[in-house]
Amino acid sequence: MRSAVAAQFEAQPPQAQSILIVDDDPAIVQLLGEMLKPFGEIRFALSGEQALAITTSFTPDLILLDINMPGVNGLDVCRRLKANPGLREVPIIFVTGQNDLTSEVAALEAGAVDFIAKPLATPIVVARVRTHLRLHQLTEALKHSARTDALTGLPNRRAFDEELAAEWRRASRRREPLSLLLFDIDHFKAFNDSHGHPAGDECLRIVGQAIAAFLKRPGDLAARYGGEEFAVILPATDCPDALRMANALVRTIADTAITLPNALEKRRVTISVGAATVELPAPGTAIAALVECADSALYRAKRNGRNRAEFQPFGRTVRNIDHDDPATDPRGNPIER
Ligand code: GH3
Ligand code: MG
Ligand code: MG
Repeated sequence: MRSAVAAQFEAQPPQAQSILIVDDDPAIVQLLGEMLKPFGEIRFALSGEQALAITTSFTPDLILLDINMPGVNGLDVCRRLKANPGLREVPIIFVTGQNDLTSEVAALEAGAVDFIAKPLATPIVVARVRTHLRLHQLTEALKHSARTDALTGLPNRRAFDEELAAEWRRASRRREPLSLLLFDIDHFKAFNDSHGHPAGDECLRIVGQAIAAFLKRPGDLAARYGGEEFAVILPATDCPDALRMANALVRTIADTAITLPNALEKRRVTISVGAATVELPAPGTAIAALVECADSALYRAKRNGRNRAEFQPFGRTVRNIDHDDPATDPRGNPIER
């Protein structure tokens, strides 16, 4: 049986793809260029150095690489590309006149996916290129679906964990604060019970879209944390800004109309938000502690009446900030208790 990912992939129209051809012989470059034109965008490099330079600003879907070139040879180009996390996944096919066993083994050991011997036969080149472009596309689709929540289209829990770890490292390098919001839909069991599970699913999709639209900075990341819980990572955001975002998010969701199929009336749901900030994330400190902080703030928000945000800094307890909240000073900053 075909997998869901394969079905999704096949349902999409074939996308134009990009191929980088690397060979010091311009005649070979031209010949391959003609053969592969129908696949999409073709770029050329006439040396290993040129190939390395081009790939600093261009990530092809496939590379055809000559082994024997003056200067940096094909095997070295391949090893360097495989050592680069941004280019590691690009499939490389060696195209070479050295069609002996030792060269083929060396090419595969350097990380190539395939090996085509010169003289070039068009049907062989086209068939192998088609196979590897297709495999690459499938792998990318699988990687994307492994990090995406199928219901909301938001990054899933696995992607959230990876992104939070990456943001933590970035924040500690740049000596910047890092904030996290965790939120949970209020009385969602009752929503499911009165409108049905499909309506609950629709509600989760709408809430997911509302958060995605709410976030404006490119570095901010919203994810489905699990069930009816979501998370928002806010890089370079200190405690007062995290609180402002948390309160704005509460209001945004409360104002979002949930339109259900076959229902005349629009519904509304509210959320409770727990916010936490680490002012200076140290490398090696427990990221889990930040999640626990946000989680305990979230449970406080539930206990204190729902449809609200609470904040918990690393190792301290601060109450909610809001305009009419006596726990904030005249500038809206939280007063510690
Ligand atoms: P609280 O305000 O304390 O959060 O109450 P609640 O009812 O939201 O909390 P509870 O944890 O009791 O219920 C969560 C509900 O979320 C129960 C579960 O069926 C529902 N839920 C979790 N994931 C999904 C989903 O993917 N789709 C739908 N429709 N419901 C879901
Ligand atoms: Mg809930
Ligand atoms: Mg819950």
